[in-house]
Amino acid sequence: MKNLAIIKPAITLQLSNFHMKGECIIEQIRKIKDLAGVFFDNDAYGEMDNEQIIYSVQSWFPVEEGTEGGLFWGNTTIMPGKVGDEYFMTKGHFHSKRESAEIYFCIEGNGMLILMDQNRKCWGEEMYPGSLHYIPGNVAHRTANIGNSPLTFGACWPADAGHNYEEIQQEGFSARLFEKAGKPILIETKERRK
Ligand code: S6P
Ligand code: ZN
Repeated sequence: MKNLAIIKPAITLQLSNFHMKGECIIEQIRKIKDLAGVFFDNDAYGEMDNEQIIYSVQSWFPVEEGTEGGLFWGNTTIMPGKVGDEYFMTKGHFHSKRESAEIYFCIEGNGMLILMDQNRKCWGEEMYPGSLHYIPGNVAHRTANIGNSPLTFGACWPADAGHNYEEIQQEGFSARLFEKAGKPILIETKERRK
C-alpha cells in the first residue's frame, strides 16, 4: 500500500443479511448429494432430491490459507427442513490446527450450535438473532437449522486453522439433534467406527 493512501474497502456487507459483496469471495453450495453419510436416516436421505440445497457458505480469505496471525470471515445459510427427524445441518469439523478457536454470531433464524470436545462430550448452544458464540479450540462444531425459515450466521476464524472433516466423517459426533414432539433434542448415538 502506498504511504498515506486512503482506499475503499474491497468487501462490503449487506447489513440486512450479512451477505458479502466484492471480489475474491468464495461461494460454496452444499446439496443433498454432497452430504452422503452426514444424516442418520439413510432411507429418508435416499428419498430426497439430490439437487436440494441444504446450505451455502460465503467466505472471505483476505490472506493466504495457513497465514499465521491472519483471520478469515464468512457466513453460512442453512435452509429449513429435516432428513427424517434430524434437522438440516452442516457437515461439521474440528480445525486441523486443533487448538484454533472460532467466533459465530447468529444473524437470522433459529438454530443450534452443536459442539463436541476431545472426550466426545456433546452439547448444544441455542442460536437466535444476536446470539454470539465462542467455539473453544479442540471442539468440533456443526450447526443445525431448527426453525421454519433460513438460518444465517457469521463466523470469524484463524487463517491457519484449517478444516479436519475426515474425523467427523469417520467417527461422527457422539450425539445428533432430532426433533421429538416438536422440540429439538440431542440424542447420543453409537456411531464411532474406530
Ligand atoms: C469455518 C466455519 C464455518 C463453516 C460453515 C460450513 O471454520 O466453521 O464457516 O465452514 O458453517 O460448515 P462445514 O462444517 O461444512 O464447514
Ligand atoms: Zn470452524
